[in-house]
Order: sequence, then structure tokens, then C-alpha cells
Amino acid sequence: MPQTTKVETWVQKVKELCQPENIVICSGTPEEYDQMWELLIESGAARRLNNTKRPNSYIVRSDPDDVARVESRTFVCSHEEEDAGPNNNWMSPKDMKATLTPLFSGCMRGRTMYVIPFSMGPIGSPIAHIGVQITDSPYVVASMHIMTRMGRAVLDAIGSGDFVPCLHSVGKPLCKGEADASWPCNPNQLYVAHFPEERQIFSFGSGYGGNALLGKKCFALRIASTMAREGGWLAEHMLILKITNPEGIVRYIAGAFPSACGKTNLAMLVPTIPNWQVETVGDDICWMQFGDDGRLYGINPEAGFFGVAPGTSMQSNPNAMLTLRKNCIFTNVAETDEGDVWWEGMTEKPPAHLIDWRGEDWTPDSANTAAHPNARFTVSARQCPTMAEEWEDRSGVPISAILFGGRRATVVPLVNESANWIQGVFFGSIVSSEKTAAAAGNIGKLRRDPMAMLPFCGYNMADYWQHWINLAKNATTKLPSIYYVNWFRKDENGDFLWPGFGENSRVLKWIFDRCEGNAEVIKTPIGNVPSPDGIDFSGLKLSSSQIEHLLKVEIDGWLKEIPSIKAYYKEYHDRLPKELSKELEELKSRLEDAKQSTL
Ligand code: GTP
Ligand code: SPV
Ligand code: MN
Repeated sequence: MPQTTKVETWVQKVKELCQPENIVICSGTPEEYDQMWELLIESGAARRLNNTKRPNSYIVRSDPDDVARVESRTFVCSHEEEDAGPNNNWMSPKDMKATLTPLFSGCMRGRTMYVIPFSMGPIGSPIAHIGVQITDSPYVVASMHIMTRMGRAVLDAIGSGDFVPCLHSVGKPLCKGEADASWPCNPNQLYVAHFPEERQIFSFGSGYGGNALLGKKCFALRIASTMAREGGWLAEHMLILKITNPEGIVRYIAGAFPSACGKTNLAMLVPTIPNWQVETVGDDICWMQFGDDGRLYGINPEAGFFGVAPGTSMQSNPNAMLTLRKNCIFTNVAETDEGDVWWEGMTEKPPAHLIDWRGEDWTPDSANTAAHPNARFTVSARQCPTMAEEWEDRSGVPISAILFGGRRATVVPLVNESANWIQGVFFGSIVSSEKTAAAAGNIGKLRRDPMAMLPFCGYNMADYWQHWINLAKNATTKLPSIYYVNWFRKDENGDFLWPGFGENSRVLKWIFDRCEGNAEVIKTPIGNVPSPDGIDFSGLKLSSSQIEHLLKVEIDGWLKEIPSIKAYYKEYHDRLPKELSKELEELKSRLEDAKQSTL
């Protein structure tokens, strides 16, 4: 008799709890992918797009109450509340299990339960980790086909080894004869619960994005961040890009920007400066580990992109548009009369008529947007014309620089460079950004989003900062340089000062040159900023006063931030690394000195 594996034991347990009608162990084959679409079309959730315009692609409309990550219903269930930190919602593992057990009990009645073995990172890579997601959503199965390496090969790779169990249900059991909703979900009983000590994930009630594709934020960030802390590595909300200068020298840069703040766009950037090349390694998540040479190496643990559609166009991000020509899933975009897709910003002039993301007729006079602001595309990374040939390298790529950035209309300049790693961690810890549509809640509200990880750090943020600081203590060679960037500064009229997108290559060039030791800087209270001719602004329609505004270190503005940073740090009590309070004090005194000398 062959031994029962851990996967089989767990599947049996979940079957007894959830009571599905059938069980399918996912193979990961194209036939299986097609079958999911047959089901989704039959249920009314999806439509096939015009095959000549957008071959092998689908448009999906979610329930209007299930359109984004829901941070208020996302929990970290560590034994001690302090270990989850003020950055997470907390419930004790015991209480959460007592809450979830009745919800999951019988929750898959009348549905098929799919078992998805998946690998985050290339199968067999020493940096990769394996999970098994159980779900009752064919949309999740189809999405996992694109976003991860999954199926038979992963099951074989698990063998009798360990995996992270990820249990997901849309939370809508079906009675005999009951008609199904086109997008079943249960937003009133939503839970996205993480058990970092047991390394388990339970998600109930949503079928959308980061709530439901559990390999992504739940595993690759929240659970992986706790694994990384233990193992001395980093699991980050970062893009990875490869940049090659005209002499053919290559550098890799990682960058953390909050949700819907420009990672996908930067990762696929088309440089506007001649003879420079930018290629893509990853657009959302980066796992970094020390290599034998002491440098930090990053991998993209995902296999696809789940990117923001609105704003994506041949002007802003042609590489994304080229990636999206076939084999895509579009969720909550608008449909054209020709059976293709459209979203705000795709073309200058909207089509005269559309079916909007809610399935209703839409014209340019309609009051609402045609696509939901968090409408997304799902597409295999392999289709992106700028994927770097080494994007699936098992050992990852060596990272030379790390960027932190957010949406800040004021105060934060285009770019500044930290004097050292600890100061970089300090700047990462105080990143703040205006909230976007990627998460449910008030759009535009300014909040601190340290390292773009506020919604994704699976443990106390102060301990996470300490972990970052400790890396410097253990490093045997120079760690990446750290930069704070801001593409989103606005002028008096509320217009963006900086053209952004491809023009961000000008800032990348300066960072590249700094890594090579070639560019001049001016020392300021907030670190090093480019000398006046440090960044090439030629050919841009920017006046010298606009350039000055973009690069300006606003002493008063920064001084005003100090009390708010202090108050924010206070939330972390004595867990706050003393290195960070010291950085804050030193920043304050440098700013006060600078103010004195200008009086
Ligand atoms: P997640 O997938 O949610 O983690 O987001 P992301 O960081 O990958 O965001 P993405 O690149 O998809 O950015 C989405 C939004 O940022 C869109 O509204 C873009 O138009 C806008 N955006 C991206 N880059 C720039 C830029 O350089 N300047 C300006 N002004 N807007 C930008
Ligand atoms: C984000 O919100 O940062 C995303 C989308 O990348 S989701 O996977 O839904 O979290
Ligand atoms: Mn993201």
C-alpha cells in the first residue's frame, strides 16, 4: 500500500469539512484551463472576447461588492497580538478557528473542490516555496494557471515534503436545484486569515484578486515575510527591472511602491533616453536572499501579471499593451461593440458605446467610469516582450539598488539617496502614499505605507524594520543603495509636475550612474540629491522653476512631517528599533540646522 501523503490527508480533511460535490486535483494542462472557461461562460461570469481582436481571451465581471482587496477583513492570527502588530488586524488562532469552522462547514455543497498544487518561483529553485490551494472557484483555478507554476509537476515536487495549505471558498454553498450567481461570493462574511506560526491561510467570502489568489499577497508576502524573517531573507512588494547602459553594463533594481502606484509601469518602462535598455524581471513581488558572494539576489516568485488596467495605453505602457494581445483574462473592464476591451486611459477618445464593468450600456455621457478603477488584466509573463532572458534564473539576479516610493503631491522630491542602509530603512519606514482603488476604502487619503508593505507584512512592522536593519549587521559585502522617489508631485493647479512613465528612465540613469560611482550629488538634510545637471532633463517641457520644484528639499515641509512620524512611530512602543528613532532625531536636527542657516 502506498503511504498517504500530507497533501492527501489534508485534502481528505477539507473534503469532510467543506462537503463538496466533487474533487478535482488540478493537472495544470491547457485542457483544464479551457474547461474552467466553459464553466465560467456557462455561469454567466465570463464572455469570450472577439477571437480575431483578442485571441483566446476572456472578460469577467465580478460582483460589484467584490472588486478589491479588503484590508479591514484581513487578519494575522499569531498567538500573541503584539506579534501581529498595530499594522494588522488580529484575532487569536483559537478564536479565528472557532469563527471559521462553522463558515467552512458545508461551504462547498453543490460545488466542485479544486486542489491546486503551486510553486512560487521556478519549480525546484532553492529560493522557491510550494503551496497547495483548495478552492471552489473556477476563476481562481484559471487565474492560478497564469499567475503560478502549478499542477502535476508541483505535486510531484512536493512528494512527501512540506507545503503551505491555502484553503479558499467563495462562501456560497448551493442547495439542490438552486440557481448559482454568476459571481458567487459572500462579502458580508469575508475573512482572509493567516496563521503565521502554523503557516496556513484561510480565505472565505471573496473570489477577487489578492483575497482569493492565495499564492500572491497571502503566501508570497504575508506568510513568506514571516518565513523570511526566520531565514534571514526578504519577501517584498517590489518590482525587479534590469537596466543596461549604452556600454552594455547591466544592473538590477528592485522597487517598492504601494498598490497601484507604478510598479508594473516601471518594470516595463520604455526608456526615453537614447541607447539605454530596460527589461522586466518582475512587477509585484520580489524574494531576496544572500548569494554565496554575499550579495542580495532577487527572484520574481510569480509567473504572470495581475495588473491595473485603467491608465494602461500604448503611450503610457506599450509593453503591457503588447503583452495583452492574446491569452488574457480581463476582470471588470468595459466591453466594446466589437467584442474587445476598453478602459479609461486606453485611448484618448472613448468609444461611442460600451458595456460597462457592471454589464450596463455606457456612453461618454455616462456618470460612472466604464471600467472599475481597480479593473485588472491577468496574463502570463512569458508574453511580455521585455522579459529579461534571466527572469526565471533559479539563483535570481543581483540587486544593486532598492527604490521606495509613494504618491505624494507635496514635500517628497523626485529622488533622494540614502547615505547608508540604515538611513534607507528609515526612509522606507516613513513612506506615505495617497490611497488607491486597489483596496476598498477612501481613495486619496494619505497614510504611511512603510516599504509598501503595510497591508502585506505578516508580523509586527517594527520587528520587520528590525529585520531589515539586522541584515546590515550580518552582511558580508555592500548592500544595495536605497533611493526614495516620487513620480507624483503636483503643481499649484493640481497637475503632475513630472511626466513619469518612460521619462522615469532619466531618474533610473542617475541611480545607475551612482551605482557605478559616476554621478555627483549634493548633500542635504534628507540625504543626497542630484546636482543641478545630475539628471538629464533635456527635451522635456519643464521650466527651470518646475525642475527646481521637483528636486526641492522643502525644509519646512519636512520639519512639519517630524511630529507625524513621531506619533506614528509611537504606535510601535518599545518594539520600534532604536536605530530608527535615532535616524528621526538626527533628521530633525539636520533640518533645524538648515533652517537656521537660511534665516
Ligand atoms: P499593484 O499591482 O496594485 O501592486 O500596483 P502597481 O504598483 O504595479 O501599479 P501600476 O504600475 O499598475 O500603476 C497604476 C497606476 O499608476 C495607474 O493609474 C498609472 O497610470 C499610474 N502610474 C504609473 N506610473 C506612473 C508615473 O510614472 N506617473 C504617473 N503620474 N502615474 C503613474
Ligand atoms: C495589490 O493590491 O497590490 C495588487 C493586487 O497587486 S492584489 O493581488 O489584488 O492584491
Ligand atoms: Mn501589488
